[in-house]
Amino acid sequence: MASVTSAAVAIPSFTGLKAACATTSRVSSTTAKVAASPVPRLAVKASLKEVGAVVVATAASAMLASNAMALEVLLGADDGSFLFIPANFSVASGEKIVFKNNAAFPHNVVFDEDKVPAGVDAAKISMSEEDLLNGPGETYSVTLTEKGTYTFYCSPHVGAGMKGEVTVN
Ligand SMILES: [Cu+2]
Repeated sequence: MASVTSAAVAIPSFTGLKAACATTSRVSSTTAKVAASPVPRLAVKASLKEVGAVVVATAASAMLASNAMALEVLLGADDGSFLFIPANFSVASGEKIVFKNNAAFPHNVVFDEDKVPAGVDAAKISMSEEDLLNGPGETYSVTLTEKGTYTFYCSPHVGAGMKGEVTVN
């Protein structure tokens, strides 16, 4: 406010403007409101546009990320259900899969040694049964290259049905 006033004072016609305002203070305050309102609105619009641009940029980088091959799988549903989200999905060979703690943790990711393509060592792509992701947002990443279907589960919650299946194409 102070800086605006001093800037206004620097304008020679300021005194005249002030006088004009003083004579019709009611009208001028209305005018001021009307005049002022488009500016903030434009500002809001501009900032929304910027936000939009940011969102677009984020989406673009997400797309870049997926182009760079990464798929995120949430561990635990928002409502606390013991689920992988998505539970059934496909990835390209070499695409990174990032399992991320979402809710109802601790979780882990263990591939079923009997339900992976022939020649794949399930232990190499799994967390250990005792290893757990305890904190929010913790991740476990794995990249599968052998084509075929893999079944995985969360060892603490497998009894509650926390299982998933990924097909590598
Ligand atoms: Cu779990």
